[in-house]
Amino acid sequence: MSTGSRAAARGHSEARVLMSEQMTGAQSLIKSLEAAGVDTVFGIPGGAILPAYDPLLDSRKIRHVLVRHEQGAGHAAEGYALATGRPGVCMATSGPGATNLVTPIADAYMDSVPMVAVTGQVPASAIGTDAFQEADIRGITLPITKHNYLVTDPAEIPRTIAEAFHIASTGRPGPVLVDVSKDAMQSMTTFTWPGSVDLPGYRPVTRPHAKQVREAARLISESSRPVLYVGGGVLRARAAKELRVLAEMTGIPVVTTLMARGAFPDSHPLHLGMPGMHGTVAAVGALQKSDLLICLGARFDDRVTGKLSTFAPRAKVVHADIDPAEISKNRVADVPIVGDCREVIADLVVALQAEAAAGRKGDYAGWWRLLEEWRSRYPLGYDKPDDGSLSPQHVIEKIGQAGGPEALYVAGVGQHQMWAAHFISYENPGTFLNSGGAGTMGFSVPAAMGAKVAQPDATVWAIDGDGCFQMTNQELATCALENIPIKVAVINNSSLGMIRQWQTLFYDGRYSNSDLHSTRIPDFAKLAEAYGCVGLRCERPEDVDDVLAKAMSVNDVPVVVDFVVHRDAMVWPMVAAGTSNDDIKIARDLAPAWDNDDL
Ligand SMILES: Cc1ncc(C[n+]2csc(CCOP(=O)(O)OP(=O)(O)O)c2C)c(N)n1
Repeated sequence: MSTGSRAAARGHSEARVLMSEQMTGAQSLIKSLEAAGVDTVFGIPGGAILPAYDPLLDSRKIRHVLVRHEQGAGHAAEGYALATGRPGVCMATSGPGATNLVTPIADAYMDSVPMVAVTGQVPASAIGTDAFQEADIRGITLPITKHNYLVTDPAEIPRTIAEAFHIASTGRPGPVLVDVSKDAMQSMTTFTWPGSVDLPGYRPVTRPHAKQVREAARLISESSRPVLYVGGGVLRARAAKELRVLAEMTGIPVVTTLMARGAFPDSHPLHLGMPGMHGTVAAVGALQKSDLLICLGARFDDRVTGKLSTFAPRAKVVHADIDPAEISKNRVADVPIVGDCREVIADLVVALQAEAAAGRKGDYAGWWRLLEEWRSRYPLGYDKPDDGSLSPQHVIEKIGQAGGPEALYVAGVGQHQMWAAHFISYENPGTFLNSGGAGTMGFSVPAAMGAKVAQPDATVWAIDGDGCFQMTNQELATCALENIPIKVAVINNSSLGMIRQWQTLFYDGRYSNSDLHSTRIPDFAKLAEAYGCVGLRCERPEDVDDVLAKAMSVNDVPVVVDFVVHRDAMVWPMVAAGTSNDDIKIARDLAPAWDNDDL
């Protein structure tokens, strides 16, 4: 026997020994996570999951980040997933630990974020008895997970974990929950990692149907007012390059939804910005007056369509999505295409080349004249307060300039989120992370933490509201202790600003319970210091540059800047909820003039 084949034989027998090695279910769980390629788990231990934490201590491959609240673990897993494209992993105990994960799981489900949540469950014999810390987390998360499991047999652990990662990361990504009973973790078993995953009934279609793609290409070359309506699916499919090729080849205008910001460079002349409730006039108008929507990985969300029956009334629809359930859900598609956006776009490019070779090419010159008019007449902008106080939009614009196009920006939910979507120029895919579908306050700090763990060399700015920040800022302790130096800008308008805006506009200025008094309590700079971070405050426009330079220079600990801003700033443009996009306002009582409406 040659040396090589002896070594191979030895390796083979070692592998057999490993496979038949006796271990606890908990050891098998950790080994399974390692085998799935996990390098980071965000979590908090508790009774039912405690068996898993013991072997976790010995893992050489997995870093466990001890968070301060399970919601933080879940959003951190999301941030990690968004920054890597791989499933983020969070871990919690049974009952309240597991239910604290519900919000981030729902968030991941709404925004198609790949995530695996591992929870401990009470022993199998106690399930259904209202045992201490028992919650039916499988039942609770049934409608908000792509799939979920309860494992009571330790032999099932490796296969279940392998399946969970496969399901979370293939097709339309999403969260998968694996609930493991404590006795399954404590009993002895053997570990065998499955070579492949076989799930009859789960075969996501990624290759688009050629006939549909040809049909889409035909509609595109026949149209005169097409729009590429780009959603988060393009980012999930990592299709930004392909999108650029398609846009540049055809000259079709692009709009990127809140979930797709960064999928197409903001500086690109074909880009009209974000559509929807707070979209630019040009983007909203383009969709509204279009004769062909080429919807790529977007889902005709109500925040984009406004009153659905009045949305883009003259447009035909090409709708490409990896999830067939999205197609014709809200708006009937004339050409449905099921497939991965990267493959769809690549095939569309080829089909359009064939159209062009046959002499069929769309002429969009007239369309562009109109769009350019809207774009130049109604650019994004904001008024600076005349009392010398800070304008939130100005602060956010400056943060974007300080961080630059390579930094990651992670927003909370509210006015600051919309301004972060508008006033930072996103040039690269994956640089704007936020909670779009669920609109989860508290997302920003922990998601930024997860993103920074995933990309330690990147500058990661959390742009948060004072309301959102007070929901999950405890993770600053995690960041300080675990050496995760994120930067946090609290856009402190002393209010639940988006609520205040709606109360101004729709409730006669009756500010019921939206005043947070957070210029007094708490003192965010001191709070940051208490957490072992650098705490800064900025209250005057003339100090913004210096404070940001200071924040940018601190790279060994987290930094929090309390930007005390004017509280009456409003997000414009705006389409009031439930109304038509035609009624978009660019300021209070000020609507754009839709000339050439007959086009
Ligand atoms: C968990 C959660 N609770 C409530 C809301 C409703 N809500 C949406 S925006 C908002 C105000 C956010 O205030 P803040 O964080 O200060 O941001 P701002 O709007 O002032 O920028 C609220 C309460 C929500 N989206 N999420």
